[in-house]
Amino acid sequence: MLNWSQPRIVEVPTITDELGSLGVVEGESPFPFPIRRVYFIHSVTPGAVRGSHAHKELRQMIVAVSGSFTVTLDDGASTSTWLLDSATKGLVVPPGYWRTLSEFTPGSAALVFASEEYDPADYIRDYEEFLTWTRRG
Ligand code: T46
Repeated sequence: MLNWSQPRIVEVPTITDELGSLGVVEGESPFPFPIRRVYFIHSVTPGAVRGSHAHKELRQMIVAVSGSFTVTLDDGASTSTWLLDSATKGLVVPPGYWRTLSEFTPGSAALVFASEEYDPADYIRDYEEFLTWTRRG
C-alpha cells in the first residue's frame, strides 16, 4: 500500500508511437484522488518563483508537460527538492506542504491536477502561520 501522505513521483501512463506520445490521467490512475480542477502554468516570467504557500486539504499532481522546473516542498520540519523534467512523471503533493516552483526553463509548462475546486480559504500564504499550523497537534 503506497503512503499518499508523502510526496512522491508517479509514472503517468503514456502511449508512444511513431507519431509521438500521449499521456493519460483518469479514474484513480496514477493517483487515488478525484480530479475536480485542472489548471496550467505557462509563459512564466524568467526568474520567477511561483507558489510560496501551502494547502490545508488540497491534493495535487504536478506534471512538467514541457521543459523543466524545480519544486521545493517543506512540511515545516524538512524540505525536499524535485526536478520535474518529463511529461511522463507527476509529482503528487499531499496537503500540508509549503511549495515553491522555480527555475522554469523557457517555454516550460506545468499541468496540475487538483482534488478540489479553487478555494482561497484553503491557502496558507504566510510562512509563520504555516509553521504554527503544522504544529497544531
Ligand atoms: C499551487 C501551485 C503549484 C484562480 O483564480 N483559480 C485557480 O484555480 C488558481 C490555481 C489560481 N487562481 C488565481 C489566483 C491568483 O489571482 O490565479 C492567480 C495566480 O494564482 P497563484 O498565485 O496561487 O499561482 P501559483 O502559481 O503561485 O500557485 C498555483 C496554485 O494556486 C497552487 O495551488 O500549488 O500553483
